[in-house]
Amino acid sequence: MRIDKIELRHLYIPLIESFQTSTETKSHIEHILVTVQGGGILGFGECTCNQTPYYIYETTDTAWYILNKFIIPHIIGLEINTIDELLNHPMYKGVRGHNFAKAGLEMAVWDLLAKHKGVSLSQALGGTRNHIQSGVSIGIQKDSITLLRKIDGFLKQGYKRVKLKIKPGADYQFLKAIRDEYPSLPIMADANSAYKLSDIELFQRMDELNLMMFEQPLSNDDIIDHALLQKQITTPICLDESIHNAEDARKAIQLGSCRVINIKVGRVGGLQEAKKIHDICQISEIPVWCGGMHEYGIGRAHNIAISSLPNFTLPGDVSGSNKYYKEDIVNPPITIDDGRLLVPTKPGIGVEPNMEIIEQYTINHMEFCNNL
Ligand code: OSB
Ligand code: MG
Repeated sequence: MRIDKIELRHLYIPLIESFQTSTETKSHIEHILVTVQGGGILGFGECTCNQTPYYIYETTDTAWYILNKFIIPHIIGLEINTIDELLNHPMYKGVRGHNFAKAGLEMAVWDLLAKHKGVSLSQALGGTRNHIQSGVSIGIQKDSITLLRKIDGFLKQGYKRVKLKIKPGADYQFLKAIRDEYPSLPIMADANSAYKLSDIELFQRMDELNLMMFEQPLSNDDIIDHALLQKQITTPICLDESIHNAEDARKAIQLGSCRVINIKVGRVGGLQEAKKIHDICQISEIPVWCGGMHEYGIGRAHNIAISSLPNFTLPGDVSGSNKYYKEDIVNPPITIDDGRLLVPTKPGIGVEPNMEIIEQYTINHMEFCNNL
């Protein structure tokens, strides 16, 4: 199928409430919606990096630049019938890093190819589940009372697993407050690289709280100190920022740097690489779960599809649309039912973009057409 048209839209959508991590506070999300047209069909993807370089070096603007200048001009007009034809194209493969930029385009091509074949994206990826387990990620709160009230609200909506963002000075006491209130709730803590190996005593103290895992406690580029920390604590370590591809996963597992991996489609450069990491982890008996970047409905539909693979055995950070936005950009909005999200069975991602809403939130727009 020939790629006839590629469209980029830079969107700006306010979050229902601002979200604080150890590195920043966000009150809106700017992602790029990627539309790829071929054979009269539209495929949709989302560049899910943030507008700021505080989680990872990429930003919305760098993704826009890389796609515009170095990738799309070489892909437009191309004949693509399998995802490998995109991935092996020298001008795609040759771009080092910029995983979130590439993933946005790659997701759109997966959606297009699945729709062309008439299969759901989950089916195209080898998914085996018809629903996935959904958790919530909660930002740093001003006090425990506010935090417990928030958690109570999410549990009433049906979520069965809670992840709390932590940073030095806002860690043990908040986690202890949750554990005291909910003795058997699955709880995890995400530090976004806020700690050092010298904080080991704090982690040993937090071991007592019986948490599911600590996510990315140490440096964003580290797998060595994480291995040293893991040897001295009982709570499993989960890596997020440190894992960019399947080779990183293999090395981290080999070193004992983690017992769980958070797979984010954008961070690892797309669905194909996400699948590879999934497979390596499965063979190594390392469970995985799908991380989130406050995606709009398009990105979350891709997350749901990848989460339907068999080794996604832990609840992920993919929540219902109403956790994030007043109105989502897709129809139907993604809704939670008894802590679970349904895996769509319609061809492709299984949700439709709502162009009227998308138009309202678009702050930059670009189209590339095949002139041949
Ligand atoms: O570290 O998992 C993270 C959001 C932006 C950047 C990094 C992270 C997050 C989240 C949000 O935790 C998860 C979600 O999308 O609900
Ligand atoms: Mg994380």
